[in-house]
Amino acid sequence: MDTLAKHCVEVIDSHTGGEPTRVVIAGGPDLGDGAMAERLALLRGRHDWLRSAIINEPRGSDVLVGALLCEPANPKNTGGVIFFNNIGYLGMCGHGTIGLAVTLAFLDRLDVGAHRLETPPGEISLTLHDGNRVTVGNVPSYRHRRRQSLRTPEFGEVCGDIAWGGNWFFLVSDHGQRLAYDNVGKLSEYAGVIRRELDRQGIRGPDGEPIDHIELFGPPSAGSGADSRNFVLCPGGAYDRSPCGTGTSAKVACLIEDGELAPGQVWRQESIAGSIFEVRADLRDGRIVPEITGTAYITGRSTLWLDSTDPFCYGISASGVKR
Ligand code: PYC
Repeated sequence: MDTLAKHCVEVIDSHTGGEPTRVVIAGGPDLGDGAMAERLALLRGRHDWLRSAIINEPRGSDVLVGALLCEPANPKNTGGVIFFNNIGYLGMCGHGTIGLAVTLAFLDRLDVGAHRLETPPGEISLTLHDGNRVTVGNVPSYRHRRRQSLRTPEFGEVCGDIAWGGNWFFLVSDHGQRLAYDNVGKLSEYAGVIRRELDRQGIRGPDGEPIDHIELFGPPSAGSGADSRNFVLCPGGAYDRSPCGTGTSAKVACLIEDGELAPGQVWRQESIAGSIFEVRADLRDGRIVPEITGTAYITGRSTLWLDSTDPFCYGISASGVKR
């Protein structure tokens, strides 16, 4: 992994429905001009210092999602993006794409209207409605397994669907847990046990991918106008304050496959923090393509200073100080 003696990274912070996004607008490594999946491999393999330094403490926190803004491989597209968190890299990220669009609007680099963006799992669309409201046309989403049963030592048998919405999710409706903001500690513990057991029992995606996001569903809060409330445990142990764009895409794919939601019909998903995404999906060539609408706000603009003589320059992480 390369490092630099002294280095500045320019970032813009925002939150989407309470979930923060930190967009790197300058100071990232040169990843060439290949497809985003190739650039992600380079970032992960050779320049992981960037993720670790800007997301982990002492500059960041476990809740932050990072987004490296890239030049697009195809000049017709508006840009490219690679998302990451406190332990690694994400496929797509719904709240992060909304945060990125609002960041670009804040910088006067994005006009109201339709745009295309490159991500590691594929091209997506985004529509900027005004300075804060954005619709993201996600990657095609689908269910891999219906009613997968899982035995857990702590909570007995749990049953859930395994679905893709740009990341892998285990979706559980029948859990007996109280879905409330003052219960996030217990919810994190419950969802953490599910993720540990999925991994331990080798229950994975079709190509062996870990099912690293756990999503619990319950009734919406009174007066919210939502169809459901969720709790989403992210791979690094933090929970999503937003309704999770990729998680709601996975949910909508399951609902459509079960005939409980029609293509084009809006699903209003409330988060554990009370924010709402509206998601509707079209059928294109037999594939379910969700559109996520949400709102983001800018919270800060900073120059991060990386001094390699600082023992915590590359962040505090479970695997020690990264160099
Ligand atoms: O909105 O897709 C999302 C997301 C994934 C992880 C955190 N947020």
